[in-house]
Amino acid sequence: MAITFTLGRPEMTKALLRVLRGEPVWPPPVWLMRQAGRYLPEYRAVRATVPDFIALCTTPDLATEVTLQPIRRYALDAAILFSDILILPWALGQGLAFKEGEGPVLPPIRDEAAFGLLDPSRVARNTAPVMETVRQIRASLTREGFESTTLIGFAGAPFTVACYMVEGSGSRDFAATRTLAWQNPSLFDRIIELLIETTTQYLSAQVQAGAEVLMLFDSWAGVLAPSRFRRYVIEPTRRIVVALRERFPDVPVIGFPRIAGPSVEAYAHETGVSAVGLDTAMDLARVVPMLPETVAAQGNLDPLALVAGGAAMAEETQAILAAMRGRPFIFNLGHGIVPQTPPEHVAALIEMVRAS
Ligand code: 1CP
Repeated sequence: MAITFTLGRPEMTKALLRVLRGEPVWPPPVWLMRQAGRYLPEYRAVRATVPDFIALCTTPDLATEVTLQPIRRYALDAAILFSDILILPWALGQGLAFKEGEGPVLPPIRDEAAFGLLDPSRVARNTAPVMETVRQIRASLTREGFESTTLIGFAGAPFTVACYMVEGSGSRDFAATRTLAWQNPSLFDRIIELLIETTTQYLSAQVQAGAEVLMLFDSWAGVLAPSRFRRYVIEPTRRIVVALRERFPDVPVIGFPRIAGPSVEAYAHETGVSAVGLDTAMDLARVVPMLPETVAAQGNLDPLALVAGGAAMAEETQAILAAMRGRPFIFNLGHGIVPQTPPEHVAALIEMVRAS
């Protein structure tokens, strides 16, 4: 049964915004992490026109185009700015390259000298193309008639961005980063502090350009010991949320502390986020009762069940919907969509959620 409310302001009719203000909208709004990307032939066609991934993120016409591609196919409830969490270290002046098939490569920051090369005064200028993209996406959503699609801006959360800055690449366990945090906490604190400030500035600029919701991706939050989780995940997130709320009291923040396990309870209670993203491994029946009633949940279909499609995907999707019915909930994956996903499985999934 659909629950409907009459609300005065037109933007409040957007399902995603209503859920983020605590309403149990049903059927729930739906979008997919990494919804723009390599599983779409139209994305691969645009990607082939630029020399590298950073050029795609910093060319507003192209970044706008790829942001809109999944919206045109599936009329999702949210469009997410096409960019990357590593655009911030790049904007700070740390070198960044995306090697084909290898992922990101950066010169690692493991001492004061390397840290000293970062320059926060460059962030506004270097990220100006991202803000232009945000403006263009908002204008295009209106022009193309996607009145109920909400625009999400985002950044990496400080700990996850620090992981790539210190490690210099992706990693299974970010051992060099975690070792530095134990051995040289004053340097690691300075890195986190710089990221709290610049992330707040970068997200504020996205709101001023037209982002309606913000998301903080903390993809590697789960590699930390509990005491470090509090210091490097909860506390930095809380400070960013407080600073944003002072400036933009109506802009909700979704936090995604991936693989955090039972620490998600403290995260949801203490950071001030409006919604918490739940990863694939989270048992909704156990986790959801731990969350404050005012905090919405987002998640958590296994991206590989979406690759499989058919009965496996349908059963899993129905189980998630049954567990979340009646609560403020945003249907999503438990992590990003993978390149081998058949686009027609995505269409079937969206249809199933909307029929619930
Ligand atoms: O075209 C290509 O080959 C580049 C692949 C790609 C894409 C499409 C990368 C490189 N980043 C992105 C876009 C992206 N990344 C978006 C916007 C698109 C959308 O959601 O529709 C977002 C929100 C991200 C966020 C991101 N980047 C995260 C957090 C979420 C997560 O998946 O955990 C992380 C950890 C990154 C780093 C990154 N960027 C790209 C890659 C391959 C990686 C992972 C590197 C690793 O293995 O650790």
